[in-house]
Amino acid sequence: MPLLYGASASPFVRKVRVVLAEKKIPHERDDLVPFNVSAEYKKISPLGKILAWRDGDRTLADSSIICAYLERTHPEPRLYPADPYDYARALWFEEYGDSALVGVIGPKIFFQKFIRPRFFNQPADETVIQKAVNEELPPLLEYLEGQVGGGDGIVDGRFSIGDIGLGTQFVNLRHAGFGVDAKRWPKLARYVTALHERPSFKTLIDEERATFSV
Ligand SMILES: N[C@@H](CCC(=O)N[C@@H](CS)C(=O)NCC(=O)O)C(=O)O
Repeated sequence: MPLLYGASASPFVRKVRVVLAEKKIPHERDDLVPFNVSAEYKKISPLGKILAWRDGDRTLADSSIICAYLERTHPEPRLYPADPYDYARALWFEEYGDSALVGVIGPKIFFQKFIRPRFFNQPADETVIQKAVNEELPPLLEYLEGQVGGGDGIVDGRFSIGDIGLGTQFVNLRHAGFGVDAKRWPKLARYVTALHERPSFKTLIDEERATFSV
């Protein structure tokens, strides 16, 4: 049975878990946290980050690489659009989640609200949180508000890896006690709500809520 390393508090781990759920791929999990990882783990994740994937003697690191690999090993349901431009757009939204959104939601909101008190016994830095929520996140959401259309996904109305990459970041925002203001960004708020209602996301959110939310 393949093995996924990494605790679901990580949006990257959750991204892969949603792909595994959508494709119904049997696997086991090791809830590894990214602090003081072993030399053994660094052999499969050389940067010491979570997450990693092991299937027999084949190992991979990085969520985007693992998701792309799973699409090749388990093509159904398709999570990467066939059309070249749509494919590239889906990758763009995945990257937008993996770089822009995580850069604000990860260290400045979720880390402050949840990881600092829980793992480092330190209070959250409210100044950092307020700046992130009031100044740094809004332009990122504004862009997405202009991109969201109808249907099940942000690219051509079809659910794809782009939605998974975005949706997973909004789960961390939600666990930290924040959401998308529906008055300011109505289309985006509806989109995120619908994404999180998908069984693949909802099952994980429900499972995580007890452990990871504030
Ligand atoms: N690009 C990587 C990013 C993984 C990542 O940054 N993981 C974080 C946890 S959310 C981590 O392990 N941080 C610890 C570190 O950077 O040492 C991926 O997509 O898997």
